Amino acid sequence: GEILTFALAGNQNSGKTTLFNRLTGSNQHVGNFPGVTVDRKDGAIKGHSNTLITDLPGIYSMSPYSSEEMVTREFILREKPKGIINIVDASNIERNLYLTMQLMELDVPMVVALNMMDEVRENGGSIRINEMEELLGVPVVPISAAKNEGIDELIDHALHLAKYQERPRQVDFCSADDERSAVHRCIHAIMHLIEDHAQRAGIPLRFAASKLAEGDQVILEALELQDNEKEMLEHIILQMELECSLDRAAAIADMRFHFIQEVCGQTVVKPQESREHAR
Ligand code: GDP
Ligand code: MG
Ligand code: K
Repeated sequence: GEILTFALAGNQNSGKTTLFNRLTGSNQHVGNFPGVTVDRKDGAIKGHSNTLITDLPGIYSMSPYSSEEMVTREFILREKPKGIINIVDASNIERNLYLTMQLMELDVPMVVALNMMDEVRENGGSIRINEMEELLGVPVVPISAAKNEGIDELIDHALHLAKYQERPRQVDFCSADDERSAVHRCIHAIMHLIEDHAQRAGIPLRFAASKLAEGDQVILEALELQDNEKEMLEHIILQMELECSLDRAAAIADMRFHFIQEVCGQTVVKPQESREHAR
């Protein structure tokens, strides 16, 4: 039957290699991504010979600043895996969720593997998993790759969402009614402007729009906009910069961190809080 392909994506030191080894056992193949000296490791999930998971390089963002980031982006946009397993270091969650938000914009079925939960526990903290799933709009599975905890549940979720193509429930992280509404207007205006181009280029619309808003030249080239459309795009982005008093990259980063702080504020129980609660 059909092969269920997965991308394993996450920040450096999130436990990606440890998880990849847990998922595939000794069933691995090492190669290279075309044109770059970045290792490519593939393997079937053990017990599921109809799967193929690729360990992507560790990155912090989906911007074209490094060959690792480009490799990850090209892999997901071109090879179109059936699912993404996004590993997140729960002990460093705010920083790690920055990549999560960009991965969600790709509109590929995705599960968050919340790793290092043993460390979080040992430090006396906890995370409200159901609330986090609700706010992010993707399944979240707490795991410890090092201690082999939660791996079977993660595999069940990954297989399910790839089989039924369950995509992230939401990708609209900017709000129309707070001080970041200028970012919201900008991204939505760009989506409207580039809709046909994004479809022709095979780039998910929301991903393309927020990348353009950040000033991503590679995506701009790929969309093949007309000169008048490029002028309109620049006008839309300049308007946002003016209203936010931030440059384009900073305005989009600010929007993402604002959303992450909202999510973490409602779901991450810090060690001190849980001790106070226990008293
Ligand atoms: P990568 O850079 O994302 O491939 O991360 P690695 O798999 O190399 O792991 C980075 C470090 O974190 C290593 O020292 C691992 O042993 C450790 N590590 C990975 N998973 C866990 C985990 O679930 N809990 C703890 N405490 N450490 C982990
Ligand atoms: Mg690694
Ligand atoms: K850590």
